[in-house]
Amino acid sequence: MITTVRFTLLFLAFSFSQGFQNDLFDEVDEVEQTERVVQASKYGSLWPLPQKVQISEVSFKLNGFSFKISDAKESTAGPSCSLLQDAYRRYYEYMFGSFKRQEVRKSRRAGPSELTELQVWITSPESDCDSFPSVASDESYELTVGQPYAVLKAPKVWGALHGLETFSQLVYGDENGAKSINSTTISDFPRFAHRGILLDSSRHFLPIKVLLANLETMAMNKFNVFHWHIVDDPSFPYLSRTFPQLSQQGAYHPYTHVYTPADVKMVIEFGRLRGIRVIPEFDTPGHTQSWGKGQKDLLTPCYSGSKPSGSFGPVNPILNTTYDFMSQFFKEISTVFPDAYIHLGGDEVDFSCWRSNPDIQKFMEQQGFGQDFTKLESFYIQRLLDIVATTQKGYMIWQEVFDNGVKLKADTVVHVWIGGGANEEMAKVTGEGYTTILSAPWYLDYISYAQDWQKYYKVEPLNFNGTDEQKKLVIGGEACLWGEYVDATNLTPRLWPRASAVAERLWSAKDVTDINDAFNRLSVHRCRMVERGIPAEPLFSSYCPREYK
Ligand code: CP6
Repeated sequence: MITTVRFTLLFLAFSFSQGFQNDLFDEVDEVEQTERVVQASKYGSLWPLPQKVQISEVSFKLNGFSFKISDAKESTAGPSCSLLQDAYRRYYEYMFGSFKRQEVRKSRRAGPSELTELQVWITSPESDCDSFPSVASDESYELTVGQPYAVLKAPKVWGALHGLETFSQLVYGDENGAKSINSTTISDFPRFAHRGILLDSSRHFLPIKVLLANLETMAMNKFNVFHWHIVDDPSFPYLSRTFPQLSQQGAYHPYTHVYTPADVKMVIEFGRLRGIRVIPEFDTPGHTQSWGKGQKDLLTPCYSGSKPSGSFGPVNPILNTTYDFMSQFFKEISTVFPDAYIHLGGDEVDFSCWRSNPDIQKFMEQQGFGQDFTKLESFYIQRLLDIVATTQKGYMIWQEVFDNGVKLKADTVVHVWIGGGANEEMAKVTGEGYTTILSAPWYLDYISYAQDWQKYYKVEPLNFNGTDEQKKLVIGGEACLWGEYVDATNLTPRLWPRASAVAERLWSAKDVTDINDAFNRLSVHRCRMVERGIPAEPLFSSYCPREYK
């Protein structure tokens, strides 16, 4: 039974205070406060919903003593592929707990309706086992659950990882813990190639443990990009080998609140093993207060009248030393982070300090910029982009850089984040032939007394005026969790399962929009995350069979 109760007074006023996001919710009149009971979906608890699913009534028993995940004989990735072997172990434990099957009752015979094996078959000559995932990675897979064994077929390991997650989501247990799975056929691939989560480790330091738990949860939701907004105004936790004083002076604490090269390596490898790219963001010329602590003369001195005020503004764009520094710094970054892309920021540059500085004013005059500081900003960004291009990396930038008319490489990804007019911005960016990703409707640091997952869910990224060619340039989106009010104590429940709504929007077919079915599946998916040790918050009044301990 479903009863809908609309709280039209105070609570809606809260959820509408996020007016900046509204243009992407044209069809959403309000966020429902729906009182419902979780019901069974015909798709069980699959999340995000695969492209094609057929689940039959026929069921098989699964037994942790006899069940195994193995490499198909024909597979191009075998026992030497530790990415897959690690994944088998992980998913076995998710399904059966952590006891070791080899140690107990090896020869127990399988009953007639028991499923004892999942064979994983990588079909492409290059399995990608030892590669890093990219925007072009094939993530598709096909899963058949039936006798004599289940088969998971994927061209690359990336699809196999997603297929293992899907297989584990098909397994269900009764009150006694006995596990079953139904005969099922699934054919699956993502709607969008770039499905990201932005975490901000500058406003608050996020311990490695928290970052890894997030990557783990991302994999459960088929996200594939960790956008690491690693430094910003408040602190600089990235330990640079070339410029160690940046974190020595700029981190909240020089030893405990830093990411060492070993930490960074660990995050990248943990992500790779789950098919997740790690894209670091080093945001300049704004949002750089913490850089100034360890790097003399990098930031612009602000003036009060004719004298320096003692405070500093954005990166100083008129000094050659600035560009020497950036060349060395990004040379390091390009070797530390293996992904083909680096996010270079470029958002929210405050011009007041530049305006106050007489040297900057003089430079503006020489260059013929008049009083147009966006020209100065573009002058800086243009030189930075040219520097980064020499490291063979592609770059992502926030939308202001595009808005200011900076000349961009053809493969630049423009990141749309400003709420008002995001649809028009998507139309403009793609109209000029650039690829783009969407974040404007997905600022998950904003919270409200409502089921706000629903409004993230109802977003349609291609809901702008444009040709089919333009729509193809939308490669995906990112859910952002800015860090002002988030640290290790509250990150996970604030992000999950609300980010799961974004995950389904970016993975599943466009017509997967049934909010009731989503509620039913997501409720169980959330309990599954809880069972796997992730403190994901509830959607609404409910309980889980196995509560968080
Ligand atoms: N930090 C950085 C932020 C934000 C941005 N960049 C931000 C701006 C507005 C809102 C939320 C976050 N905190 N570096 C903008 C991309 Cl509403």
